[in-house]
Amino acid sequence: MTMNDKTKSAPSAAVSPMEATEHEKIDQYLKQLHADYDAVYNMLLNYECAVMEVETKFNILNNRLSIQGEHNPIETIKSRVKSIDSIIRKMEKRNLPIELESVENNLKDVAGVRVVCSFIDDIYRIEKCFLEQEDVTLFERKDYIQNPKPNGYRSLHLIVKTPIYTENGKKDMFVEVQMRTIAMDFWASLEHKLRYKKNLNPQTAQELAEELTACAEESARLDEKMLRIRERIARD
Ligand code: 0O2
Repeated sequence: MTMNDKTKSAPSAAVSPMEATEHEKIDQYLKQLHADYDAVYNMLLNYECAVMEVETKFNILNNRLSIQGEHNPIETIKSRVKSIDSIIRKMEKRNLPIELESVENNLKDVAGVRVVCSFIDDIYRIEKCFLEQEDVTLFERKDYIQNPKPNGYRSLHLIVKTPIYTENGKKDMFVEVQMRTIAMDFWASLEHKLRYKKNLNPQTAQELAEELTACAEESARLDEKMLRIRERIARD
Protein backbone atom coordinates (compact mmCIF):
# COMPACT_ATOMS: atom_id res chain seq x y z
CA MET A 1 0.00 0.00 0.00
CA THR A 2 1.41 3.35 -1.00
CA MET A 3 -0.10 6.82 -0.98
CA ASN A 4 -1.19 6.40 -4.58
CA ASP A 5 -3.62 3.71 -3.43
CA LYS A 6 -5.80 6.54 -2.09
CA THR A 7 -6.98 7.19 -5.63
CA LYS A 8 -8.52 3.71 -5.85
CA SER A 9 -12.19 3.46 -4.98
CA ALA A 10 -13.80 0.46 -3.26
CA PRO A 11 -13.76 -2.68 -5.42
CA SER A 12 -16.79 -2.92 -7.64
CA ALA A 13 -18.26 -5.89 -9.52
CA ALA A 14 -16.42 -4.73 -12.65
CA VAL A 15 -13.03 -4.70 -10.95
CA SER A 16 -10.27 -6.86 -12.47
CA PRO A 17 -8.93 -9.84 -10.44
CA MET A 18 -5.59 -8.03 -10.11
CA GLU A 19 -7.19 -4.97 -8.51
CA ALA A 20 -9.34 -7.14 -6.25
CA THR A 21 -6.20 -8.85 -4.91
CA GLU A 22 -4.66 -5.45 -4.30
CA HIS A 23 -7.72 -4.36 -2.29
CA GLU A 24 -7.68 -7.57 -0.29
CA LYS A 25 -4.03 -6.90 0.53
CA ILE A 26 -4.83 -3.36 1.69
CA ASP A 27 -7.75 -4.64 3.81
CA GLN A 28 -5.40 -7.17 5.36
CA TYR A 29 -2.85 -4.46 6.27
CA LEU A 30 -5.57 -2.29 7.78
CA LYS A 31 -6.80 -5.21 9.88
CA GLN A 32 -3.26 -5.99 11.02
CA LEU A 33 -2.76 -2.36 12.06
CA HIS A 34 -6.20 -2.13 13.71
CA ALA A 35 -6.62 1.09 11.74
CA ASP A 36 -8.89 2.55 9.10
CA TYR A 37 -7.79 3.73 5.68
CA ASP A 38 -7.82 7.44 6.53
CA ALA A 39 -5.62 6.99 9.59
CA VAL A 40 -2.99 5.02 7.65
CA TYR A 41 -3.18 7.41 4.72
CA ASN A 42 -2.76 10.36 7.04
CA MET A 43 0.28 8.79 8.70
CA LEU A 44 1.94 8.11 5.32
CA LEU A 45 1.09 11.63 4.19
CA ASN A 46 2.81 13.05 7.28
CA TYR A 47 5.96 11.07 6.48
CA GLU A 48 5.73 12.22 2.85
CA CYS A 49 5.63 15.84 4.06
CA ALA A 50 8.63 15.27 6.35
CA VAL A 51 10.61 13.86 3.43
CA MET A 52 9.69 16.91 1.33
CA GLU A 53 10.79 19.29 4.09
CA VAL A 54 14.15 17.57 4.50
CA GLU A 55 14.71 17.25 0.76
CA THR A 56 14.09 20.99 0.39
CA LYS A 57 16.64 21.73 3.11
CA PHE A 58 19.30 19.73 1.23
CA ASN A 59 18.38 21.30 -2.12
CA ILE A 60 18.75 24.78 -0.63
CA LEU A 61 22.09 23.86 0.95
CA ASN A 62 23.28 22.46 -2.37
CA ASN A 63 22.38 25.66 -4.20
CA ARG A 64 23.97 27.93 -1.64
CA LEU A 65 27.17 25.92 -1.28
CA SER A 66 27.59 25.53 -5.03
CA ILE A 67 27.41 29.31 -5.46
CA GLN A 68 30.17 29.73 -2.85
CA GLY A 69 32.33 26.83 -4.03
CA GLU A 70 33.33 25.44 -7.36
CA HIS A 71 31.05 22.42 -7.60
CA ASN A 72 27.65 21.09 -6.55
CA PRO A 73 28.38 19.23 -3.32
CA ILE A 74 25.27 17.07 -3.75
CA GLU A 75 25.07 14.82 -6.77
CA THR A 76 21.57 13.36 -6.14
CA ILE A 77 18.91 13.20 -3.46
CA LYS A 78 16.68 10.12 -3.35
CA SER A 79 13.75 9.82 -0.99
CA ARG A 80 11.20 7.24 -0.04
CA VAL A 81 8.48 6.56 2.49
CA LYS A 82 8.49 2.92 3.56
CA SER A 83 5.56 0.97 2.14
CA ILE A 84 2.99 -0.29 4.60
CA ASP A 85 3.95 -3.93 3.98
CA SER A 86 7.62 -3.30 4.79
CA ILE A 87 6.55 -1.31 7.87
CA ILE A 88 4.53 -4.32 9.07
CA ARG A 89 7.36 -6.77 8.21
CA LYS A 90 9.84 -4.68 10.23
CA MET A 91 7.46 -4.49 13.22
CA GLU A 92 6.92 -8.26 13.10
CA LYS A 93 10.68 -8.87 12.88
CA ARG A 94 11.19 -6.73 15.98
CA ASN A 95 8.23 -8.23 17.85
CA LEU A 96 6.60 -4.83 18.17
CA PRO A 97 2.85 -4.40 18.56
CA ILE A 98 1.33 -3.96 15.09
CA GLU A 99 -0.42 -0.66 15.76
CA LEU A 100 -0.22 2.78 14.18
CA GLU A 101 0.97 4.38 17.40
CA SER A 102 3.74 1.83 17.65
CA VAL A 103 4.94 2.67 14.13
CA GLU A 104 5.42 6.32 15.07
CA ASN A 105 7.01 5.50 18.42
CA ASN A 106 9.36 2.75 17.30
CA LEU A 107 10.27 3.04 13.63
CA LYS A 108 12.59 5.92 12.93
CA ASP A 109 13.20 5.14 9.27
CA VAL A 110 9.71 5.28 7.74
CA ALA A 111 10.75 8.54 6.07
CA GLY A 112 14.13 8.20 4.40
CA VAL A 113 16.28 10.67 2.48
CA ARG A 114 19.52 9.59 0.81
CA VAL A 115 21.99 12.31 -0.07
CA VAL A 116 24.70 11.29 -2.53
CA CYS A 117 27.78 13.53 -2.72
CA SER A 118 30.77 13.45 -5.02
CA PHE A 119 33.39 13.81 -2.28
CA ILE A 120 33.68 12.66 1.33
CA ASP A 121 34.41 16.15 2.71
CA ASP A 122 31.14 17.42 1.17
CA ILE A 123 29.24 14.89 3.29
CA TYR A 124 30.56 16.33 6.56
CA ARG A 125 30.21 19.93 5.37
CA ILE A 126 26.58 19.41 4.46
CA GLU A 127 25.90 17.43 7.62
CA LYS A 128 27.18 20.35 9.71
CA CYS A 129 25.04 22.93 7.88
CA PHE A 130 21.99 20.67 8.10
CA LEU A 131 22.33 19.94 11.83
CA GLU A 132 22.90 23.62 12.63
CA GLN A 133 19.37 24.40 11.48
CA GLU A 134 17.09 25.34 14.36
CA ASP A 135 14.27 23.00 13.39
CA VAL A 136 16.48 19.95 12.95
CA THR A 137 17.19 17.93 16.10
CA LEU A 138 19.70 15.10 15.98
CA PHE A 139 18.36 11.93 17.58
CA GLU A 140 20.99 9.39 16.50
CA ARG A 141 24.19 9.43 14.44
CA LYS A 142 26.07 6.42 13.06
CA ASP A 143 29.23 7.10 11.10
CA TYR A 144 29.84 4.03 8.97
CA ILE A 145 32.39 6.04 6.95
CA GLN A 146 34.79 6.36 9.87
CA ASN A 147 33.69 2.94 11.18
CA PRO A 148 32.65 0.80 8.19
CA LYS A 149 30.54 -2.30 8.76
CA PRO A 150 32.50 -5.60 8.55
CA ASN A 151 31.06 -6.25 5.06
CA GLY A 152 32.50 -2.89 3.87
CA TYR A 153 29.29 -0.82 4.04
CA ARG A 154 30.03 2.90 4.31
CA SER A 155 27.59 5.78 4.85
CA LEU A 156 26.80 8.42 7.40
CA HIS A 157 23.41 7.77 9.03
CA LEU A 158 21.46 10.45 10.88
CA ILE A 159 18.08 10.13 12.52
CA VAL A 160 16.64 13.61 12.96
CA LYS A 161 13.43 15.07 14.23
CA THR A 162 11.93 17.91 12.22
CA PRO A 163 8.51 19.59 12.25
CA ILE A 164 5.85 19.51 9.58
CA TYR A 165 2.97 21.94 9.57
CA THR A 166 -0.40 20.32 8.93
CA GLU A 167 -3.98 21.63 8.88
CA ASN A 168 -4.08 20.45 12.52
CA GLY A 169 -0.91 22.24 13.58
CA LYS A 170 2.74 21.35 14.04
CA LYS A 171 3.93 17.76 14.26
CA ASP A 172 7.48 16.56 14.89
CA MET A 173 8.54 13.74 12.58
CA PHE A 174 11.49 11.35 12.51
CA VAL A 175 13.47 11.18 9.26
CA GLU A 176 16.42 8.92 8.49
CA VAL A 177 19.12 10.59 6.41
CA GLN A 178 21.78 8.47 4.73
CA MET A 179 24.75 10.40 3.32
CA ARG A 180 27.32 8.74 1.09
CA THR A 181 29.57 9.27 -1.91
CA ILE A 182 28.70 8.13 -5.43
CA ALA A 183 31.14 5.24 -5.00
CA MET A 184 29.59 4.18 -1.67
CA ASP A 185 26.14 4.36 -3.23
CA PHE A 186 27.22 2.25 -6.20
CA TRP A 187 28.65 -0.36 -3.82
CA ALA A 188 25.59 -0.38 -1.54
CA SER A 189 23.17 -0.93 -4.40
CA LEU A 190 25.15 -3.92 -5.68
CA GLU A 191 25.49 -5.37 -2.17
CA HIS A 192 21.75 -4.88 -1.68
CA LYS A 193 21.14 -7.00 -4.81
CA LEU A 194 23.30 -9.78 -3.38
CA ARG A 195 21.56 -9.59 -0.01
CA TYR A 196 18.10 -10.03 -1.52
CA LYS A 197 19.09 -12.57 -4.17
CA LYS A 198 17.25 -15.79 -3.45
CA ASN A 199 18.39 -19.34 -4.27
CA LEU A 200 22.06 -18.41 -4.53
CA ASN A 201 24.42 -21.28 -3.83
CA PRO A 202 25.89 -20.59 -0.31
CA GLN A 203 29.49 -20.94 -1.51
CA THR A 204 28.93 -18.50 -4.38
CA ALA A 205 27.17 -16.11 -1.99
CA GLN A 206 30.17 -16.29 0.36
CA GLU A 207 32.65 -15.68 -2.48
CA LEU A 208 30.67 -12.72 -3.81
CA ALA A 209 30.36 -11.22 -0.32
CA GLU A 210 34.14 -11.45 0.13
CA GLU A 211 34.72 -9.88 -3.29
CA LEU A 212 32.34 -7.08 -2.42
CA THR A 213 34.19 -6.41 0.84
CA ALA A 214 37.42 -6.11 -1.15
CA CYS A 215 35.65 -3.78 -3.62
CA ALA A 216 34.53 -1.58 -0.73
CA GLU A 217 38.18 -1.14 0.35
CA GLU A 218 39.30 -0.29 -3.19
CA SER A 219 36.39 2.06 -3.62
CA ALA A 220 37.24 3.84 -0.35
CA ARG A 221 40.83 4.32 -1.55
CA LEU A 222 39.48 5.75 -4.81
CA ASP A 223 37.25 8.20 -2.88
CA GLU A 224 40.34 9.35 -0.93
CA LYS A 225 42.44 9.75 -4.11
CA MET A 226 39.72 11.73 -5.89
CA LEU A 227 39.44 14.03 -2.90
CA ARG A 228 43.20 14.67 -2.90
CA ILE A 229 43.11 15.43 -6.65
CA ARG A 230 40.23 17.87 -6.19
CA GLU A 231 42.09 19.57 -3.32
CA ARG A 232 45.18 19.97 -5.51
CA ILE A 233 43.11 21.39 -8.37
CA ALA A 234 41.64 23.94 -5.96
CA ARG A 235 45.06 24.83 -4.49
CA ASP A 236 47.25 25.07 -7.60
P1 0O2 B 1 16.03 -0.48 3.46
O1 0O2 B 1 15.21 -1.35 2.59
O2 0O2 B 1 17.16 0.16 2.71
O3 0O2 B 1 15.25 0.51 4.25
P2 0O2 B 1 17.33 -0.64 11.56
O4 0O2 B 1 16.91 -1.95 11.02
O5 0O2 B 1 17.42 0.40 10.49
O6 0O2 B 1 16.50 -0.11 12.65
P3 0O2 B 1 20.15 -0.82 12.05
O7 0O2 B 1 20.69 -2.04 11.39
O8 0O2 B 1 20.77 -0.43 13.35
O9 0O2 B 1 18.62 -0.95 12.31
O10 0O2 B 1 20.25 0.40 11.10
P4 0O2 B 1 21.45 0.91 10.27
O11 0O2 B 1 22.68 0.14 10.49
O12 0O2 B 1 21.49 2.39 10.55
O13 0O2 B 1 20.95 0.61 8.77
C1 0O2 B 1 19.75 1.10 8.29
C2 0O2 B 1 19.75 1.17 6.78
O14 0O2 B 1 21.05 1.39 6.26
C3 0O2 B 1 19.28 -0.11 6.08
O15 0O2 B 1 17.89 -0.10 6.04
C4 0O2 B 1 19.92 0.03 4.71
O16 0O2 B 1 19.22 0.97 3.90
C5 0O2 B 1 21.25 0.66 5.05
N1 0O2 B 1 22.27 -0.37 5.33
C6 0O2 B 1 22.79 -0.67 6.54
N2 0O2 B 1 23.72 -1.64 6.43
C7 0O2 B 1 23.79 -1.95 5.11
C8 0O2 B 1 24.60 -2.88 4.36
O17 0O2 B 1 25.41 -3.62 4.89
N3 0O2 B 1 24.40 -2.92 3.01
C9 0O2 B 1 23.49 -2.11 2.38
N4 0O2 B 1 23.37 -2.21 1.07
N5 0O2 B 1 22.72 -1.23 3.07
C10 0O2 B 1 22.87 -1.15 4.41
P5 0O2 B 1 17.04 -1.41 5.94
O18 0O2 B 1 15.80 -1.20 6.72
O19 0O2 B 1 17.88 -2.60 6.28
O20 0O2 B 1 16.69 -1.53 4.44
